[in-house]
Amino acid sequence: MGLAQAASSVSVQLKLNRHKRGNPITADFTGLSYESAQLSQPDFFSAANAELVGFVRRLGADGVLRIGGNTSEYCYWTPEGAPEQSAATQNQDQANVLQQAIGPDKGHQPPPKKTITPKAVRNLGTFIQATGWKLIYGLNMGTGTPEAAADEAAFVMRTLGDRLIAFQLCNEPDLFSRNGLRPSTYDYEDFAKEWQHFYEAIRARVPNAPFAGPDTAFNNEWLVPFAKQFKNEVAFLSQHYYAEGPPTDPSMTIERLLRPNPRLEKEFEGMAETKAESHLPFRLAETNSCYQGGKQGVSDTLASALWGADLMYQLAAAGGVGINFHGGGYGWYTPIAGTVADGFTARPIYYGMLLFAEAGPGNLIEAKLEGQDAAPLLTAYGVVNDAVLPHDTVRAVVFNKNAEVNVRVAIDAGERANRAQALRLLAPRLDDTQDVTLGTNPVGASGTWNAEHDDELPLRDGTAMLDLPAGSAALVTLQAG
Ligand code: BDP
Repeated sequence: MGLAQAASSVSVQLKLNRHKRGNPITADFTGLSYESAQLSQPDFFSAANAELVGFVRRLGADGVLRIGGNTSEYCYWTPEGAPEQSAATQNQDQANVLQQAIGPDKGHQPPPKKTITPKAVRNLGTFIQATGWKLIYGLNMGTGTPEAAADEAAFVMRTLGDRLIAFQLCNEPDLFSRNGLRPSTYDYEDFAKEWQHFYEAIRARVPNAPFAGPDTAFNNEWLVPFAKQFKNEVAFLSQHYYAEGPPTDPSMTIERLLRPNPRLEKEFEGMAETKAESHLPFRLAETNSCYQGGKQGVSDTLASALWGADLMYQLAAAGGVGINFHGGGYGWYTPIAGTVADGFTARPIYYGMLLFAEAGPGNLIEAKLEGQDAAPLLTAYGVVNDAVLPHDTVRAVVFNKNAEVNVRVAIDAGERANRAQALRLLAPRLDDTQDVTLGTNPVGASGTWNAEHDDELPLRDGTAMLDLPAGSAALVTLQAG
């Protein structure tokens, strides 16, 4: 496959211009997404799960946790004092051992039914408090009732307060006609009626409940009309994006993952249309490399880290306000793997998110690559942050997604740099699953990580020279003056 050794080397120029500002990168841009079924284990999202709190906090002092996914349509709110649970859900509760990992739903069949209790929501509140993050909470419109959704929403709202930034009423309604939740004739109009009905029931009960939607899988023909129809009802718009799938298809590879993707172009087109229509923010509320739970050898490799972090910047550059990488359990694409009983570890894609966290929020600036014809999969972004960084400091984030081309990047920050340091994201091979490091260090227990080894880059006439091996990325901090 040639993922290990690079055959050639090319020189390119990167010109940053801090006077040409692009979109902001807000502090809560980063995010994670989990299945609602995870709430059937109340000890998972809890401040008492200090290990997971640590991993999440390391990704940002601010961020957004989104709970939803396919299983949100099979989770049932069970308030205290509710009528006797059915035998099926009782069994589920007995089997609710902490060892049981709840990964991303693979979508092959309807997932098992789960219950969500007040304890789970209270614990979730403590988790959100401990991480400092915010919450998007998915309700069950697929097989639930407006009354139950209103009851659940009231409790969530009371418990989470303004940490709750949105309820989502359902997950990927544009697939309801295919996954058995609705008849094959189910269309946008049908969905809009249901959405409105649930929305009204919840608002009648919780007048200040915030909403987002439509949380569609990919269909701009639903996203855009939704933006038009419900722009006054939602705080932001959301859609999902999976770069490839299904995993059984042999053409779903690392090479394909790292190439420009027409599906993403379409997503961005939809996002632009909704913005023109509604002026509302857009969040990629669920994403990852390969649907149906991910693909071994692709979703769990260094390549997924390069893909994920690059996607974060592409999205910010295109005008998105945030992203949520889906995961959980030991799913192939999960950023954080593990269970309460067995502990947690960082997977490769986590390192991509960590690189993004280290680059920090702020503002994108113009970043022009020149002479990259022989290294087509090289991307670069510039970031400034006047509030946090010294005024003469500029950051460049450069991804060499070419599998076989080493690149020497001459980074011109617009003014002479007199110091440049690189923090590198790499592994021995693009398909490596175990030895990914950032700044030569792995992420340890509870997300502990230190960049001890910032690499000093040579300067030539105030230009920083970054040698970026094939299949790696770097965050470069340049200081002038
Ligand atoms: C999304 C679903 C999520 C799945 C994921 C997948 O919302 O629940 O886990 O696909 O297929 O469409 O990996």
